[in-house]
Amino acid sequence: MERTLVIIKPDAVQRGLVGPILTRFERRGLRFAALKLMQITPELAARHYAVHKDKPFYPSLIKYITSGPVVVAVIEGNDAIKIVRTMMGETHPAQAAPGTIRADFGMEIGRNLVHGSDKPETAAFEIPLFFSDDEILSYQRAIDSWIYE
Ligand code: DAT
Ligand code: MG
Repeated sequence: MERTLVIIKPDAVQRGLVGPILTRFERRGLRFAALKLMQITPELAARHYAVHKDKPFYPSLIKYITSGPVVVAVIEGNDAIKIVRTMMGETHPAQAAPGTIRADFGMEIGRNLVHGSDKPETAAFEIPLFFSDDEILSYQRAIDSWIYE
């Protein structure tokens, strides 16, 4: 069972897309291990996006992710990191495949609705930025045996 950090970004919250986006992950068979509404501070944004700090788009990225409330989640499942990234689509919505979140709801790279950890080491770094251990729950659902053989 693998865990990944998902952020429903400020544009998605403002556009009323929290439910539709979370529903996609739920319907797929993924399980929420943690979930909350929060506002990302500039300090937290800088830690989360530290790998991008020298990129030209960094200032606008920080402005965007701190511009309003976000919904953050720890989502788990077998191969959850890759499955969530595939469901999100390419970084630029114009390059994202139809049926992905970014293609179905987005137009621009600077308003691409959702974040998902890109590899296990990234997930291990990102999850503790947003959640303490006691906020992340381990449990089974009755349907899990109908999702995994
Ligand atoms: P992803 O969010 O698909 O993991 P990333 O980690 O390369 O993409 O970049 C983080 C965010 O930064 C991305 O969601 C949107 C923004 N971004 C990336 N490349 C950009 C670019 N060339 N111009 C503007 N914003 C960009
Ligand atoms: Mg990334």
